[in-house]
Amino acid sequence: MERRVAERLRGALGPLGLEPHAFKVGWYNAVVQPAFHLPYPEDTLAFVILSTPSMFDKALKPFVKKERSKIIRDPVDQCISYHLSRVKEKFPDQRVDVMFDYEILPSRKPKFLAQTAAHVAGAAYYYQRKDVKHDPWGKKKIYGVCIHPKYGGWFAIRGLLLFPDIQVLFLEQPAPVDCVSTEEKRIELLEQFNFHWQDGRYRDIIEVKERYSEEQRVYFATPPAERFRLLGLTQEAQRIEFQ
Ligand code: B12
Repeated sequence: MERRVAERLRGALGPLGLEPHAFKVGWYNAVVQPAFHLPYPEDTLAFVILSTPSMFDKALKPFVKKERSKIIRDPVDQCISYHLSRVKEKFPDQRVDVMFDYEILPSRKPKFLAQTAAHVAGAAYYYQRKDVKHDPWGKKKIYGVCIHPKYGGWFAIRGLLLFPDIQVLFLEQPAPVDCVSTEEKRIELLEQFNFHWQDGRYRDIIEVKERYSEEQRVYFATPPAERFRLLGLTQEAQRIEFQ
């Protein structure tokens, strides 16, 4: 069952530069505090969805071209939400719940912790402060970061697909690839992610197979309000205004 769902998801999402990784809700709930638990039985089948560097060309650009008049909020968020909702249609006999990385609960906590989900699914190792033995940071708050074996830090964790009707008893948990294995490299990674994330160097902490293009880097480095202009969306808006 799990295999068939996974294959169908890979078929639908792969060509868009999106990567689904299966996990059981129980794996996730076992490590996070109760306040972050996903409200499903522990054998429930779920997938964490990553966007890889090619998402920009394979999904975002065509989406913007086709749906430009309908884009009213963040184009990437809207594009991902469009495609994950369409994937639901591929499973008409099943309930499929979708959660997005940017969704917040009334308690103001994120609906799910993307990095923990990626780690427990074996998609990308989540390096946290506690993965460093002798840390030099004292009282400073240090955020953790996931590194993907192929894309380093050049990816994002976009959402979860949950299948409440599918309980999986025998799913084997794959360990994420520990690609930043030395103490020194882990310290360097966490320092770059926390204190110099704007320069993006943390993303190249390992040798990567593929990274964001110059165009995509400029896009994400641009303040959200100006991204429309880069995608050629404001001209359209002006035309409508002046009609
Ligand atoms: C809020 C938020 C922020 C806040 C606060 C960050 C934080 N980590 O708290 C701010 C605004 C500072 C921020 C900044 C950035 N962010 Co941010 N942010 C988030 C967001 C929405 C929620 C994170 C959160 O609230 N965590 C809560 C804390 C408590 O979680 P935690 O520390 O992981 O603790 C849990 C784990 O330790 C777990 N746990 C316990 N034991 C164990 C053991 C194991 C083995 C495991 C796996 C887990 C585990 O249990 C704890 C909870 O009980 C996520 C998306 C999401 N929905 O998850 C993106 C996210 C973390 N951000 C991301 C990024 C890229 C950034 C920025 C670079 C900006 C950007 N968007 O480009 C900067 C970099 C940080 C910096 N230097 O400032 C990416 C990280 C990708 C990656 N490769 O890891 C995410 C995942 C978004 C995404 N869609 O990909 N962010």
